[in-house]
Amino acid sequence: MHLLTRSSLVVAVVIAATAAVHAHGEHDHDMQMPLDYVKFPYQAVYPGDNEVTADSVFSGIATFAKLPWVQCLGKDKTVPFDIAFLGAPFDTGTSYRPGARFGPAGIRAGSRRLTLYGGYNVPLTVNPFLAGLKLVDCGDIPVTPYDNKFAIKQIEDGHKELLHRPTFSALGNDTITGKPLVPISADGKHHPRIITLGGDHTIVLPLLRSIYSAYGQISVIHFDSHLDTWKPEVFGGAPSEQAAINHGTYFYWASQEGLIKNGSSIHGAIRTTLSGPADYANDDASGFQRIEAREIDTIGTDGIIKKIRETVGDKPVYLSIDIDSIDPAFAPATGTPETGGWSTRELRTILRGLDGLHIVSADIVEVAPAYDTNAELTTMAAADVLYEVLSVMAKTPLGKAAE
Ligand SMILES: [Mn+2]
Repeated sequence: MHLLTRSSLVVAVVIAATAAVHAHGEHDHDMQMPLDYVKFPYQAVYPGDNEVTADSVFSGIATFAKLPWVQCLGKDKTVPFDIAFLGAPFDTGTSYRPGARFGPAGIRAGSRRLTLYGGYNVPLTVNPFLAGLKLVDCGDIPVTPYDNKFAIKQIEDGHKELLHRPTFSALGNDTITGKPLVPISADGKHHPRIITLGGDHTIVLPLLRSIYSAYGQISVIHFDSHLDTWKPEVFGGAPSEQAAINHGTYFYWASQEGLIKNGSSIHGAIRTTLSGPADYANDDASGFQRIEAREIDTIGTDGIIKKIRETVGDKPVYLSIDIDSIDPAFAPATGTPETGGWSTRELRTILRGLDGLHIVSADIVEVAPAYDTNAELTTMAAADVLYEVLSVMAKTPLGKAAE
């Protein structure tokens, strides 16, 4: 035991010395790897390799689930991956409480315990971290807080650049026929998946523009207490062209631009007050079905899952989760809280019910950590919700059997 400890220390000293020489020799701060104590796949490094407690969950620098940090939009432009977590720290489209620009950092902090025991998902019978996919944290898209129009373009460009990067893993073969799977995208290519950490909900407009570039019109599953399809004159009053694009209107614009598949998209957890019944007529025209939050009392999580699956079918689908779909008792740290929502458990159950759907990418938005409890309830809920999404993604490749 003593010998082992001593040799580990010697190795560590040598590594540290080597790193120091490199840093001085190259004068290139971009070459530094601050998180190189994290390996892929998740693996404890030192000391006490292969013990789950070796790389303490409360130590180190936060990435989502302690995944390796890859500077996907910086020096690591050629590094392939299968699923990337990507921050979009934008919150200048909010109507009530600001602060979602700190969402990506908060969610990463809330996620640090996800792999403490290895990360195996019992109900879904999968460990998404050990499913053969390369998972990375790409850090944040650089987003200006001074100019919404420019920021929205930055988010679209950053997301699009990653979405069109080659994947690390091949799509694989159909388990029944043994033939290679065919990509489900509109451009015929196999794309990696991106899970975006918001940011306020406005970011979904540029994200859907990016998704369109690979998948064309897309079905959307949207969990939220609000519709977010409001016309700019109804939500915000549209005093300027830029004010017309905000976290209550982005789906209206996405629909106007033809980014959303009409009829196979659906909201869940809706419970907002309205300007009047016309808001629902406008929502219908934007292409969405609706599940009210209160329906959980009558049809339960099974009934809600059934409605979603019947609406989406086997089409490629984009998943957008507003943390305010969860009741503020469980997730208080959000921009526009609404009581009467689902519990964290209920939303997680519903997300697991999407097992088998082709979720091409996803986001979680409106996490504003400044309003959280000291127990980090909201950022933990956000991270755990994404763990279910990640597990569903890991089980279902974005391919279909050849005809
Ligand atoms: Mn929303």
